[in-house]
Amino acid sequence: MKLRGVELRRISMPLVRPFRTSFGVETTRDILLVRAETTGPDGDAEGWGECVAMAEPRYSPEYVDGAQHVIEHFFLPLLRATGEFTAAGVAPALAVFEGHPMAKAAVEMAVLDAELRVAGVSLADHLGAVKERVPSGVSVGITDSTETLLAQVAGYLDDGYLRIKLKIEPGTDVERVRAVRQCFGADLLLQVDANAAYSVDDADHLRALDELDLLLIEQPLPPDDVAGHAVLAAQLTTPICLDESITSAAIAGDAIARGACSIVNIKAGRVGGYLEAVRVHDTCVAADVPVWCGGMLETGLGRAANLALAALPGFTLPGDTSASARYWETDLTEPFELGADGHIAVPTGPGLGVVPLPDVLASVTTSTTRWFP
Ligand code: SMG
Ligand code: MG
Repeated sequence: MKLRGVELRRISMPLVRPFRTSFGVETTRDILLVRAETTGPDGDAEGWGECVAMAEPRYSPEYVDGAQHVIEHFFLPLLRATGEFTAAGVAPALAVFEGHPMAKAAVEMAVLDAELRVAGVSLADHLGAVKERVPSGVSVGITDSTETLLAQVAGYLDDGYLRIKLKIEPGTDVERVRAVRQCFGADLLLQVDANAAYSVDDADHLRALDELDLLLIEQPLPPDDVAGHAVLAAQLTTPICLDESITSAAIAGDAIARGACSIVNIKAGRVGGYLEAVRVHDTCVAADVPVWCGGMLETGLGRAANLALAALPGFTLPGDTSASARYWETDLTEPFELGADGHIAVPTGPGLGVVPLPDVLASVTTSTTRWFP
C-alpha cells in the first residue's frame, strides 16, 4: 500500500479522577492520534493510531509534543519516500531512527488498522488471539489517605474488577498495601506498581511486602537497572514483573535470562508497536514467563488494540485493560463495558473494530495537522 495522506490530531480528554503515580499525576490526557489514509490494489482505507506518550517525559523519555515532532519531521517523510510498504514493514523502515517507540507504535497502529480493514481481518485474529473475552483488572492511583484508597478499591470491586493493582511510593507503601489486604481478604488478587521509585538498597524494606501475598511487584527499580532487579528478585519471594525496562523482545529475553523478572507487563507503545508486542509475548511464552497487558490511560482506540493483544494465549494474568468508565465520562469510541463476570469482550470487526465517534472527536480535538495532499 501507499500513504495518501496522514492527519495528526491532538485531543484533550479529562480523566474521571486524577491518576497519581510515584512520578506524577495525570488529570487530563493530551493525546496524539494518527489517521492514516492508504491506497492499494484492494482499495483505499483509513486507519487510526493512538500514541500513548504522556504530556511530560516522566514515565519514559517520550512526551506527546516530541512524538508529534518526530512523526512529522522524520517518520512521515521517510514513509512517503519509501513508496510501497506494508504494516509489517513500518517498524523495519523506521528502525533507522533511534528510540521513540511510542511514536513509532502509533504510526504502525494506524497503518495496520487500515491494512486490516481492507483485508477484512480483525486485529485480534491478525495478532493470534485465542479468546473472545479477557479478564479485567484495574490500576488504582496513589491517594491522599488510606480511607480514600479503601473506598476506591471497594468501588472497583463493586464494579466487578477481578484484580487490583495499587500504585505505590516510598513512605506509604507497606502500610497502604497491608490495609487493602486486611480489608478485602486473602482471596483478593492484588499487585503493586512502583514505577521505578526504589533502589536496590531498599530490598530489606520491600521484603515487608512478601507477607502480603501479592501477585507481583511491578518495576521497583529504574528501567536501566536490570542487574539490580536480578539482585532484588533473589531476595524477595514476591515475583518481580518488569514494565519500563522491557523495550523489545530481545531485552525481554535478556532480562528473563538474567533472572531480573518472572512476569512481564506488555505495552505496545513501550516496545514500538503491536507487532513487536507479539514478539515479546512469544519470547516470554517460550521461557514459560506469564505476561499481562499494561495500559497507558488509552481512549477506546488504544483499548480496542490492547484487548486484541490481551487475547493471545500467553496473557494468563488479568491486565490493566479496564472499561471506558474507569477513565472517561465519554470515551472517544463506543464505550467498552465490564461484563458481569469481570471480563471485557475483544472487538471482532475489521482492524481495530472501532472508530472515533465523530461528535466526540470533534468536541475533544485541540488541533489538526494534515500531511501530504
Ligand atoms: O491504562 O489503566 C491504565 C493505567 C495503568 O498503571 C497504569 N499504567 O506504569 O503501568 C504503569 C502505568 C503507566 C501510566 S501512568 C500515567
Ligand atoms: Mg507499570
